[in-house]
Amino acid sequence: MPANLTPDYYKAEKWFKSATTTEEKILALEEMLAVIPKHKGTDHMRADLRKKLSKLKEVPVKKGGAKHVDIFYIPKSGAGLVVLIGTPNCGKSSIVGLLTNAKVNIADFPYATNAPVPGMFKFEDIQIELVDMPPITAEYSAPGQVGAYRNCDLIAIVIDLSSDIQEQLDVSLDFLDSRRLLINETTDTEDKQGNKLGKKAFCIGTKCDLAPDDAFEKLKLLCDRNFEFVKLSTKTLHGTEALAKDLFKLLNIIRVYTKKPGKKADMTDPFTLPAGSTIYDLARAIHRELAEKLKYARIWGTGVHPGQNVQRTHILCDKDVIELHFS
Ligand SMILES: Nc1nc2c(ncn2[C@@H]2O[C@H](COP(=O)(O)OP(=O)(O)OP(=O)(O)O)[C@@H](O)[C@H]2O)c(=O)[nH]1
Ligand SMILES: [Mg+2]
Repeated sequence: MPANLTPDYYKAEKWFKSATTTEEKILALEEMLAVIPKHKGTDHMRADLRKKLSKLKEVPVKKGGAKHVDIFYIPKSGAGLVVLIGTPNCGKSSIVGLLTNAKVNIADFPYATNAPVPGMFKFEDIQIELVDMPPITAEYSAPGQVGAYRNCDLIAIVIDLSSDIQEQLDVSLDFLDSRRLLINETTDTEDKQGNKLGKKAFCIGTKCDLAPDDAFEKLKLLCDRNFEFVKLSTKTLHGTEALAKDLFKLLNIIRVYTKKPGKKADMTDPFTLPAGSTIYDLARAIHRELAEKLKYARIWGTGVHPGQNVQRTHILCDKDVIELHFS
């Protein structure tokens, strides 16, 4: 009986073949099992997949021995980690080069970048980490590249507005969709700890100085996702400010400043917390044990009287100043 495999199955199989870590292979195999047509013709294949899956789940964590360095493991630093994705020559390195001091390789030929290059972007009083990446194509991505996206806070899809927009969208979205990298509140995949695996993404339409006037509108029409779009040129600097503001907005973080009673607040080095965080979350971010001793706080900022007393459940706003009081 023929197996009659579907495009979704082939996508998941491609993901499995490109996966380099055990965790990623497990996810891809689970996806293959979820989408494989269930009938007599696939009985053997399904048994085979389940066998592979249980073997992988048994693999012990290796200790000692030769160390494998994963260049796509990017440790988080700063207030948020944003990783770029795009096809060859679309302008990724130029964006990271413009916004950070990272030593990126910008070239007028494709495949100039072959390893991730992180840089720190200063936005007002915080630092946001931006990572330049090797390009992807319909056929190829670097082994392990998916790991950088798996570990980030936000994915920036870079589209060269002066080139074939549809083709670039297809390549990047296909890469992200087939690995379940984009957030989808209803069907999102979860890891062992129950964390959602999908990431928020947005789209940068770059090289607008070279592109036809309607290219940016075309990008918004062609892309059927609920993304934010930024129109950019790293040559004329059009859109740089909008991009900076979007990066901060999409990371969905707030800055809060602390002060000691009777002293002025330190307005140079804020704590950054996920939007929706409370006074208690702030106390925990400062010191886990101290948080339990928190009695109340005084607050200066949005929606409160200056110096108002608030409880630990009070939800913080961006730029609030907080004085914590302990028992
Ligand atoms: N006119 C113009 N040229 C740009 C712009 N952004 C990038 N370029 C040029 O486009 C070429 C490719 O830019 P890169 O930033 O190296 O592209 P990339 O996406 O990093 O390329 P790969 O590393 O191959 O993936 C370079 O010649 C850049 O100078 C832009 O906004 N306007
Ligand atoms: Mg590059």
